[in-house]
Amino acid sequence: MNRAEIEAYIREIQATKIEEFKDRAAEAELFRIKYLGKKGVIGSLFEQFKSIPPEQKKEVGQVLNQLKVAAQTKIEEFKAFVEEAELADNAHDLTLPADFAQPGSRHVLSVVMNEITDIFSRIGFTVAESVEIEDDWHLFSALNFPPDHPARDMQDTFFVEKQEGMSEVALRTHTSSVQVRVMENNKPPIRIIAPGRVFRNEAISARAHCIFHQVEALYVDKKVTFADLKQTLLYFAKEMFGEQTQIRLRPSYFPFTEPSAEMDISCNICGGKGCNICKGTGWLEILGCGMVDPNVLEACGIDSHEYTGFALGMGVERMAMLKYQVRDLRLYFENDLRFLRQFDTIL
Ligand code: 2NM
Repeated sequence: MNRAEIEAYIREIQATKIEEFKDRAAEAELFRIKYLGKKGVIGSLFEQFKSIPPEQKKEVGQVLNQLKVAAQTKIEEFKAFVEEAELADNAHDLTLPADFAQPGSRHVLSVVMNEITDIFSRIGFTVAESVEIEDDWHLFSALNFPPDHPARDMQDTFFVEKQEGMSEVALRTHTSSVQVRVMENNKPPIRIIAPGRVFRNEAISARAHCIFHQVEALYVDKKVTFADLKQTLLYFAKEMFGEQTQIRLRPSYFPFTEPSAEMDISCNICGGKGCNICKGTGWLEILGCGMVDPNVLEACGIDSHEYTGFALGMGVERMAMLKYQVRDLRLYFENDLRFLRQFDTIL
């Protein structure tokens, strides 16, 4: 044995690429046996070392030790490499069961709003939308509200801080402002629905909220009559609550319609016999309606001698309460998954 022979082994070990071990454990074991095993290269070199001349011992001994360290280092390197590779493999363990993503679902208010929109679209109504911050004209004046009407009061309406040189603006209290804009900018026939968010300055409780949703419908043309309104209401009630549903109209008052009425439907819980949902009456109040006041048509630039119209408006929260027995308005806005998930199959 000599120094050159040992140095050749060291180069061989250092050239070994552990990343290229195909069958990792087996090839690493062959490597270990070859160099460090009982009858391995290093063992036999140490055996031969015993019988070399004493004057060579120092020089040969040094490289022999370097060879041993090189082999051990390679084995350590291999262990670390395998550990890292196993960690990476486990990050993609294809035998693990799939982690199903929880799909979201439409909010019950969106579902009900879409349902109402669909029912009216089947008889020729199209959707109109507009701004949520409105001026006094579109919210009140064009809609025939008298100057001292309580809706114009700070108590009922959220006013936006008055800006220099701008007319007074507020969060819309109904979507009728959308209808005013459509009437101002279009010639009859007009057949639209206005779904959207509205705002009122109310204390929040189970029965009132400062934000809620409305759908209003408007039909303006020559010879539109109260009979057209009644038949549209009956069609809507049956589509929304079922073929067996009956309606009744009670006289009412709104600034923007004359005559005005409120519509009840036969209670869909007890079928009209009387229960705690309809408070024993057999009827549920669901919307307001009427013939558009001629003052409103004129304010929007429509000749009230040539054209007439009907309008109706309903609260989406109330419709959803009646259809799905929701008992507290606050549930709609809390985003509690235990509430939301009860509706994740309805559409
Ligand atoms: C309602 C009840 C009755 C209504 C009136 C109008 C407009 F712009 F044509 F004058 N839009 N919506 C109306 C009528 C709304 O909600 C309870």
